[in-house]
Amino acid sequence: MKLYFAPATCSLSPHIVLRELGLPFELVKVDNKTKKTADGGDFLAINPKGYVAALQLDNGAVLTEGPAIVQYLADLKPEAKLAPPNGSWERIRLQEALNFISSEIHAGMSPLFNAAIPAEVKAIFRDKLLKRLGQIDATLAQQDYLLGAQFSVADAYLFTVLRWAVFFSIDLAQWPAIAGYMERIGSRESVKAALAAEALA
Ligand SMILES: N[C@@H](CCC(=O)N[C@@H](CS)C(=O)NCC(=O)O)C(=O)O
Repeated sequence: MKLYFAPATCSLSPHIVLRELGLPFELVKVDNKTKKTADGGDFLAINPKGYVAALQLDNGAVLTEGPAIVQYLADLKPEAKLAPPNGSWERIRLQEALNFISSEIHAGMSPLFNAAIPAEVKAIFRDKLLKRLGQIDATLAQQDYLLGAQFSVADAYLFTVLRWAVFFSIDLAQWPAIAGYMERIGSRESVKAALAAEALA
């Protein structure tokens, strides 16, 4: 498998999951500006949507969209329990969490990265984001991980997007449960290895 990634972006989430699972994979760096891969290839030929993450399987098929990629990966090794079994109520809860991260946090942060959006409009998105972070903090005050007592692919994704808060001068220390969570996830071997590999790439 090949994971097309750009350092510190949302592709970190499937990258962490690949390392949690101990699956063999190749990292291919993408320049998000030029849409060229590090080996000189045309990333748009891999993912016409032009964004990471993209996972290319050994049969050539390409899977995109972070929430789909991490579930596909988790199901390759169900014994690792990074996702509850398909068809279970707990799996629906995972999908609920992944959709929340995707639409409320990941997409909620996107306007804040956009230089063309005026500051007063950004403030509206920022307020909404702060509200969502408060809700996450309330959940994490009750349990160590997003789904409960066990680390799941949702935590790989949430950790990845929460790391961006620093770009908007949002200090996660104001939410003690989130701050503890970031330390907990950040100390996992898979996460340290993924961050180190992306920094070196
Ligand atoms: N809906 C996609 C969004 C992916 C996405 O936003 N990728 C960003 C990095 S976090 C990217 O590569 N942006 C470059 C671009 O859109 O040109 C997903 O959840 O996987």
